[in-house]
Amino acid sequence: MSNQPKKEFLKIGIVLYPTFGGSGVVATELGKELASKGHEIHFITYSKPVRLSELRENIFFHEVSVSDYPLFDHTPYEQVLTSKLVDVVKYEKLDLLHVHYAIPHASAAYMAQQILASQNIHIPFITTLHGTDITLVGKDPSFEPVITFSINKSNAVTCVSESLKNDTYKHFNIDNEIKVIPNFICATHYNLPNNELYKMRYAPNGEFIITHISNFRKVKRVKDVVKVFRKIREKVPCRLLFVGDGPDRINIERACRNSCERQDVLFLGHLESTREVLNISDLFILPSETESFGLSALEAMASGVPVITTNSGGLPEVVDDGINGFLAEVGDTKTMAKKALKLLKNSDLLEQFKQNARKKALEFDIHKVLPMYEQLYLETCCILEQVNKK
Ligand code: GMT
Repeated sequence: MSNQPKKEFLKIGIVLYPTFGGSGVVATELGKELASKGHEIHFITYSKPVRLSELRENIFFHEVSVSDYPLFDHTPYEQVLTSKLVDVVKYEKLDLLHVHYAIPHASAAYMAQQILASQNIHIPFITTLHGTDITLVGKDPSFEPVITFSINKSNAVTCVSESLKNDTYKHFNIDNEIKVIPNFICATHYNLPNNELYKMRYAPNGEFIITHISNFRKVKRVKDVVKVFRKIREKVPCRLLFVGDGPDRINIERACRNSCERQDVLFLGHLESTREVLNISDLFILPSETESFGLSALEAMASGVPVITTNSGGLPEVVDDGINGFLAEVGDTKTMAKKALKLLKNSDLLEQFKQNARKKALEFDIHKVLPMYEQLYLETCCILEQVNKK
């Protein structure tokens, strides 16, 4: 028996992290868009994805419940996920699994595939690499053999930038082809009307609004955001909005509270939707050590916000230095502030950069990127069907 499709619309299982991280956002938005085109989407993860506010037509959510058993110090999530995949593929007659983030989703999908094959059910799985699964966590020797194996066993592999593709080939012994399918935004979603009232709430005296959105992990170098902001604030009136939460927030928030600029720095925490804040922002600062792509930078650009970021990882594939933002060396907060001031002190230039940012974001519009995934899905299902016929 085979679940292989003979039809235009596919039944796709999407495995993801349901949190605010970029990989979960991309996976959820991809699933929502595929569902609106008629595909049947089954999200499989341990809690409802944050960007999945309501269950629309063609969208299903399967919760992987991780219950504690006294014997385990650590609940074996990968096994529970594997069993759930087997169950959903069989019961829902899925055509394809698409797993986002290699650890542990790719190895769970491989295991599920093998279990199903032993029952004469053949299903391909596609792995999408997102960044830290390769550049940070994946390189750790405690994960490396499993990552290498499961990437090589995937029926297709994608990653979100050329930079991440090169990093993957460099750090792992990969003999599978890796296809670059960039992250995306829905451009119309970010086309909001001006909202002066909302802007007044954060910048009552017409200050510039500078924004940073992240998970406040070490790799984001959030301290650099504050350093850049201080330098800018010496020259022009501005306010800094922090969106998101994570391990480094507490110390940075404390430091800001004890400094003279405290009234100009606001911590908004996690927001389900960031476009309203981006819509009132003048600049976005993302001084990361590395980013495989930098989805938050793209979301800022889609809102017409120029980005000050680093010349690292996939960021130069998103931000064009001197056109829709500026790139500086990691840690070079002086240059970042200088470039930011160049924009904030010249309203014509700022306006030009804002327009350029929106224009650049259109290159990553969902309507351009979705067909790449659909094409890959069909090819992958077809290839597996041919292999099984032999
Ligand atoms: O940035 C994070 O720490 C979260 C992480 C994730 O896996 O959710 O983001 C990674 O994937 C995003 C979506 O593809 C990319 O836009 C981010 O650049 C990437 N983060 C890093 O490479 C540090």
